[in-house]
Amino acid sequence: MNSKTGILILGDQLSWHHSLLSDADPADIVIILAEVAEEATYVRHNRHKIALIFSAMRHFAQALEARGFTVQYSRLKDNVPSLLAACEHARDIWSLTALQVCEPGEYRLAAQMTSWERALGIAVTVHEDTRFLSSRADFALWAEGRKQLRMEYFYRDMRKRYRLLMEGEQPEGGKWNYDADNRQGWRGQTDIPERPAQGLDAVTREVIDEVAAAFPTNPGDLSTFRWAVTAEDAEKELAWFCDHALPHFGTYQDALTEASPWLFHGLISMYLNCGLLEPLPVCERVEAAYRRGHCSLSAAEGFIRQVLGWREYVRGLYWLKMPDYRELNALDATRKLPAWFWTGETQMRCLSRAIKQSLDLGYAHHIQRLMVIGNFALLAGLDVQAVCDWYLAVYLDAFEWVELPNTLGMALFADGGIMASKPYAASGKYIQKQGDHCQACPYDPKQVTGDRACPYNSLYWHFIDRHSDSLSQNPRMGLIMGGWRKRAATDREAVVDWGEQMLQRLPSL
Ligand code: DLZ
Ligand code: SF4
Repeated sequence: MNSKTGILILGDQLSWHHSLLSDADPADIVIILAEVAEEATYVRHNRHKIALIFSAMRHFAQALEARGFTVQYSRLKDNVPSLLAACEHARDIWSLTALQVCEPGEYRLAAQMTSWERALGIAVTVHEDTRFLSSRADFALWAEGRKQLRMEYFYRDMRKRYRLLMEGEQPEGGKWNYDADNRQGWRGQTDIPERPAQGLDAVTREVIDEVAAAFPTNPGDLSTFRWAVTAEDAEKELAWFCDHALPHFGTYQDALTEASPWLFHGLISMYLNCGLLEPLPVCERVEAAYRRGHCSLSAAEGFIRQVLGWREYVRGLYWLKMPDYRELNALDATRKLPAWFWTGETQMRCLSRAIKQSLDLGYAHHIQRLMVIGNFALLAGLDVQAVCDWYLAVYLDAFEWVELPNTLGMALFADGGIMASKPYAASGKYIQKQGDHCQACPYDPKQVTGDRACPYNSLYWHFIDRHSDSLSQNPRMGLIMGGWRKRAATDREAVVDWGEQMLQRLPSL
């Protein structure tokens, strides 16, 4: 047998643009794809996430074989415990003389890989992941010497670099950012289009049965599984979004409603994150929709900002700041997560809906994640690592490179302001303004104290009060801190006392 090289492809690297596949000769290599307990259990992943990854892996393996590649595939029931064990197994079967891997998206796995060469006794090369629009080196260069690493400036550079929504050297329409037009609350203004789900083929149905049996207590209602598992079907989802939801995406990007879990959102983050879609063509397609008059500039810009700006920015920041970033806890938040984070059984309607949806579907949109669940965790001072692990577990699209900065930095302000210029803290008034949850809630968003008072309100002021020393240093908090200090001491005390009671009653709220 000729000497062969193994290429390990991870469950979130299922792309023909994978840096090791683009000019690989199938004759010389063996592709290793492995469903392994270690990756499936390092947090209590949502069953939607495990099923999507396993089904997409199996479909990708079929596509590789159809193009003449040899694939060494292990299924979960083969009991190969780890990715390293899968590589050892493949080395022995195929007499591999070398292993190549594309860098993983999580520090945890990247750290493990540094000892693989010794463990395997063959050369191991880790290559750059070229599926991102800003490499780790690009981002480090951008960050060098800057006092603040604000996304907005990074995003502008990326717009110029990729010439998206540009008029010569100027931003399309004269402004870089149309966020101010993207904040309407939901009052049933228009019809929400019925979103077709992907049909399930035999491969996906088999995976769903296996995942249900192997992970009986993980979150995720698999009877609602609706996700694409191939690049072709992910492309169809993107096309549906552009045709039917994009025109309203910008306006209602921050809206909250009981009418639909999806509203006008793209639902493509998972496909981007596991390799079924590529970020640049996605942005180009949305820009083309704007150019032909199908959607407004604010819709196209709002969408492109998420993919070209936020997504690349959080990934750059993650690699720049890890491993220390994961340990940060600037606000000393250590309170235990209430048990209802795993059931959604709280009377707070907005939270109950957002948590149940996250657990059952593996999905919630960014305002549910940031301003309903994240905001509550921030105000209540919930344990940072526990909250981050929760986000990593429940969301379909969560890999640590994207989850950690968004949760620890943006939602919980635990990095002390590396990402956000001020905490995303808000009272019940914001949630009321953004949607229709409060109408169905036993609590009243207008009351601050008393049994019917919305807990977000007193917790908001409790948060402001207990962090007043550090928040007073923040120029963007000046108005709020000044207003709070001007209130009568007895008034402040009553609100903070009620907030304290809410914290004590957290498990039963
Ligand atoms: C998330 C995940 C799961 C649930 N299972 C697997 C698996 O069995 N095999 C695999 O190769 N990848 C899996 N993944 C994705 C990896 O966890 C992901 O590649 C790393 O976390 C790096 O981002
Ligand atoms: Fe949420 Fe408060 Fe409104 Fe209830 S009243 S839905 S807890 S914001």
